[in-house]
Amino acid sequence: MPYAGVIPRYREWLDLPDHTQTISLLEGDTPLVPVPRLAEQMGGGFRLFVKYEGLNPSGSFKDRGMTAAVSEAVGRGAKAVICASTGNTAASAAAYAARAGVKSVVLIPEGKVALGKLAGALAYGAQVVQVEGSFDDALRLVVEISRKHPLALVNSINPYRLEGQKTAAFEICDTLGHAPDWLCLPVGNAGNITAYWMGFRQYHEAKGTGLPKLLGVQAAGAAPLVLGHPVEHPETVATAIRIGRPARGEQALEAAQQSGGRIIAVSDDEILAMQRLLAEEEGLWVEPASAAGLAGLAAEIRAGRFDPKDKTIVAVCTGHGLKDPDAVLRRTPELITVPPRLDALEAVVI
Ligand code: AN7
Repeated sequence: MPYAGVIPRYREWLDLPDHTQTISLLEGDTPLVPVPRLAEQMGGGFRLFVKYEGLNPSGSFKDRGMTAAVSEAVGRGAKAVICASTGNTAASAAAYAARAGVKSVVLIPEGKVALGKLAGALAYGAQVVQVEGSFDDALRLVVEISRKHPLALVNSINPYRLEGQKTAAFEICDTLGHAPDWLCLPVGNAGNITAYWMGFRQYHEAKGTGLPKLLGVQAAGAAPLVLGHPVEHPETVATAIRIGRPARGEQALEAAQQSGGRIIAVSDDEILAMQRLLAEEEGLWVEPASAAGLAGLAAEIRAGRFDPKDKTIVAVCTGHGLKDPDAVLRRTPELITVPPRLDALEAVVI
C-alpha cells in the first residue's frame, strides 16, 4: 500500500472518534538522519540522530497533530478552525483547512512571527489576525471565542493534536527497532514533549520497545518550566518557543520527571551557534527553535551533567530553516558582487 499519512499508518494506535474523516497531506514518515560529525563535535562515543520534522508538508512537526485535529473536526461537521500560534501551528492549520475545504483563522503575536510561517499561513488562505500581545494572550482569546462560536480549536489543548503528534515516537521506535536512550527536543507550549511521552509509553506497553529519558529544552528568555512560574514577557530569537504560559506545562514536567530526564534552558547564543553548526557540519538547516534540543544536549555534555557514552540519542528538529530566513540573513555579512569577468571572479574565489 502506498504511504498515506500518519492516520492510516498508525490508525489502531490512535484514540480518534469513529466520525474522523481523514484529511491528509501525507505528513510524517520523516527521516531519522545520523549526524556523526555533530556527535564528534560534542565529544563523540555515542550515536546521534536528528528526527528531521521540518520535512513535513507545511515545514514543521505540527502537521502530525494537525491532520488528526482537522480530521476529527471536519468529521463532526466543523466549517472553520481557529488557533493561536507562534507561526508553525498557523501554517499547518491553514494547510489542512485548505485541504479540507474549510475556513481557517489564525491569531499570531504582532511582529513576532518568522517570515516563512506568516507567508505560509497567507499562502494557504488563512484569515490572519495579529494580536497586540504575546502568544499567551492569543491563546486565551481563541479559547474564549471557540467556546462562544462554532470554531473548532486546533491548538494542542485539543486532545486529537496529541494523538497525531505521538506518531513521531512510533516512527522513531520503528526505525531504530527500540526507543532511544535519550530524546532531546525544544519545549514551547509543551504539546510535543507530552505527545512523545504518550507515544513512547504506549509502544513500550504493547511492544516492549523501552523508554527514553526526555531532555526538554526551553529558551532562557522564555523558560517558565525551568523557573517554575509563568513568564509575563517572554523573549527569544527562537520565536517559535516564545511562550510564557505553556498550556501543557504540568504534563511536560511530569513526562520529563517520569522518564528520568529533565527540562533545562539554553541561551539564544547557544541556540544560534547550534543552528549554524548543524547546517555547516551536517547540511541540515533548521529554524532556531529546532536547534534548542541539540543545544541543550551539548550544554549538558559540556557541563559534565550527562554522560553520552555508548548511548543512542535522538534530537527532534521541529521546523525547517526556510521558516525563518531572517535568522541567518541577520548574521550574514554583505554579499560579494563581481562584474561578469573571469579575472574578477578569480580574485575573490581562488
Ligand atoms: C519549530 O506554532 O507553539 O512545545 O504556535 O514551532 O509542542 O509547543 C510552535 C512550537 C518547537 C514547541 N519547535 O513545541 C506554534 C507553536 C518549533 C515550534 C515548538 C514549536 P510545543
